[in-house]
Amino acid sequence: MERTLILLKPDCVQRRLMGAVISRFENKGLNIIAMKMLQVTPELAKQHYAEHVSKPFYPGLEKFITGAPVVALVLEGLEVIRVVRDILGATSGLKAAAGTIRGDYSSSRQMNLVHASDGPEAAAREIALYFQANELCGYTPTLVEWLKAEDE
Ligand code: FUP
Repeated sequence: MERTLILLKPDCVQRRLMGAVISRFENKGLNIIAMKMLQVTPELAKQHYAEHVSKPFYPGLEKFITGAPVVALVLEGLEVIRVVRDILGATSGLKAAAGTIRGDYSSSRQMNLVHASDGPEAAAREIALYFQANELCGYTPTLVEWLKAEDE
């Protein structure tokens, strides 16, 4: 099992799309094992987007990500890091394929609704940024035997 850090970004919260996005993850059979709403501070933004801090677009990105609350989630599932990025689509909503979350709901590169970790190291780092270890509530879903075969 893998874990990934998801942020429902300020545009997702403001546009009342939280339920629609979370439903996509639930419908896929992924397990939500942590979730909370919070306000991202400039300090947290710089930690989260450490690789982008020196880029020209960073000031606008920080203003956006700190501009309204976000919802942070940890999702658990088989190959969940790749699976969720496929569900989100390409970074820009203009380029994302129809049927993906960004392809269906976003027409922007910055306001692309959802963040998802891009690899195992990023996932571990980002989960630790947003959650204490005791806030992760791993559990076995009761419908597990109807989600996949025992040997998958
Ligand atoms: P992703 O992995 O899909 O979140 O995308 P990136 O790591 O490439 O970019 C991080 C965030 O910066 C994205 F949400 C989009 C934003 N961004 C801009 O706002 N402008 C740019 O020119 C590039 C990225």
